Amino acid sequence: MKGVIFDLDGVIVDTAKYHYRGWKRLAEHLKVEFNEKKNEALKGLSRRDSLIALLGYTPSESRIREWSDIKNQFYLEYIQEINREDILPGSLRLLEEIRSVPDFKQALASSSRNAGTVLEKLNLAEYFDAVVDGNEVIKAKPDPELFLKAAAKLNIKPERIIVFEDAASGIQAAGSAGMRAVGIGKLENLSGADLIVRDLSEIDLAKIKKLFIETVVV
Ligand code: B16
Ligand code: MG
Repeated sequence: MKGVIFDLDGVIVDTAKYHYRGWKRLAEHLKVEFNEKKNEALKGLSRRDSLIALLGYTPSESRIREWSDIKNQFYLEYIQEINREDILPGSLRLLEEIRSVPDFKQALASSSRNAGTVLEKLNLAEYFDAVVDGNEVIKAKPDPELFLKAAAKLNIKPERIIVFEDAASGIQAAGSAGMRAVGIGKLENLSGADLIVRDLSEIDLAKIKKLFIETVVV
């Protein structure tokens, strides 16, 4: 048995743009400079860690709660209109292909505490043998906890798993978990990945099997 773990935001669904818009609106509110380049470093981080990275310092706990809540309100407002057109190219075909073979299992592992809402809105939960989200872990990416928990739920050893991730923090987390990693996006943001592709339309089961043979997890 082998396993595949998918990140959600920026891999399966184009919600990364809504997270960005939420942070951008908060940054304007706080009069903090923020742009797409800075946003790249926030991808995959928990809400709390993202806020601290955006500010460049750690404010009081009450401020962290207040500002994180404001960003989350913005995000929830944006995802009200989310629909199946926000599913990224190749995702559904790959999820269906992996689901159709008996010797592979697939999980979703997202830092987002809103992952369940997104899966439900898009009817995607049925594809996964296991789901782990930000509500279930103590340490966020780049810590490997999220992926190790997903592997435990699948009952598959880390070295028999490939992670699909769009964030540097996620590629790092997969490496620390002892898993192979495929980066979705640009090389400059995803060094450390075993393979980098534009989106999941470039991946099929044959390529996944090849990756297991050609790469050695150290
Ligand atoms: P929330 P992923 C991550 O999801 C996002 O990439 C990141 O931008 C966001 O801050 C984080 O979830 C927490 O999300 O505020 O909804 O709990 O990429 O790991 O699926
Ligand atoms: Mg992501």
